[in-house]
Amino acid sequence: MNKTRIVVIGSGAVGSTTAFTLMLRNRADELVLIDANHSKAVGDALDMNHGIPFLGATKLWAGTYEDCKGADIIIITAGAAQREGEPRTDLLKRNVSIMESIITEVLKYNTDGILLLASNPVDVMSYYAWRKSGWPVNRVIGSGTLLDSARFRYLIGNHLGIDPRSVHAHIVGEHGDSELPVWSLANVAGTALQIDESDKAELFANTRDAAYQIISAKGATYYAIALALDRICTAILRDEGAVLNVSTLLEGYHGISDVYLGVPCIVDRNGVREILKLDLSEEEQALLQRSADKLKGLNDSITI
Ligand code: 6V0
Repeated sequence: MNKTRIVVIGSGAVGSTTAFTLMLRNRADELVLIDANHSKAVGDALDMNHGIPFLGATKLWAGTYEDCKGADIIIITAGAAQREGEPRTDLLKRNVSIMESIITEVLKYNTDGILLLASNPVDVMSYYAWRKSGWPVNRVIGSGTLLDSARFRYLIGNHLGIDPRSVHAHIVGEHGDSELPVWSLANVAGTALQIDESDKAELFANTRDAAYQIISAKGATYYAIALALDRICTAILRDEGAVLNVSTLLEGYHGISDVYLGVPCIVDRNGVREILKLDLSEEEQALLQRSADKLKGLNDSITI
């Protein structure tokens, strides 16, 4: 039987927490950690492996790009992270050159896996990785607004005293400052949310600015993104057809084309199977267009 393998490139705060989450959940037979700072990956692998007696039989090691051979999913979390108060888009230049070297290395050993990106600005990085790799668009996925939507559902659930898993609400657009809440479709069991406008504004602001709050408090965010990445891996490996707000290439989505943005997508063994077109209000469409314009400007500023 073929073994499932997930490679995590970048064993920093996000990458190591993601690997640990995947290990706890027995998500793959083999997990590989790759980092430019190999010693960090070696240390993380040792530390996690010492937990194997308490868990399943995942094989985990600090590897090289050669280990991308045969990998089902290659998660990229490498690169510079936001500093306090810094927008994600300021990371662009530093992370494009890192991404270029990573994609070049991965392609030497793997041409049929799925690339799953978390490095920021994630929508621009994913578009770049798609163009640079030449892989079919369904197999190059950004974590998009999956984390933002989870934050949104958590905050709404808390506000209403309802389990966040029963709250259906989407954040779409950029994973970043121009993202937007789709209030027009947010619901609990099909019933409209009873939340007044000022509370709505506060709930969304706390969603959008969550990373700034966390980074200001402790320097980095990594637990919830690790669970979001695990969720995407699960949808892929179990061929679930789960609806997840990941970043993908839009073509004719409310008039928007040739840009990666976070929208609800059906995710299965082949990656993004289908994009779901939300019935957005006119105001939401205009905000999504604004988010797309911002990202297109950033895409145009980098050479592929
Ligand atoms: P970190 O803790 O600094 O880790 C980054 C790691 O990347 C370090 O271990 C580096 O050694 C490694 N690295 C740098 N260059 C390379 C390279 N060329 N090849 C291999 N490894 C390399 O950062 P952290 O883990 O906190 O964040 C990583 C990225 O994830 C940043 O871009 C964040 O902005 C982004 N995040 C994205 C989120 C999302 O929702 N998509 C959420 C949180 C963070």
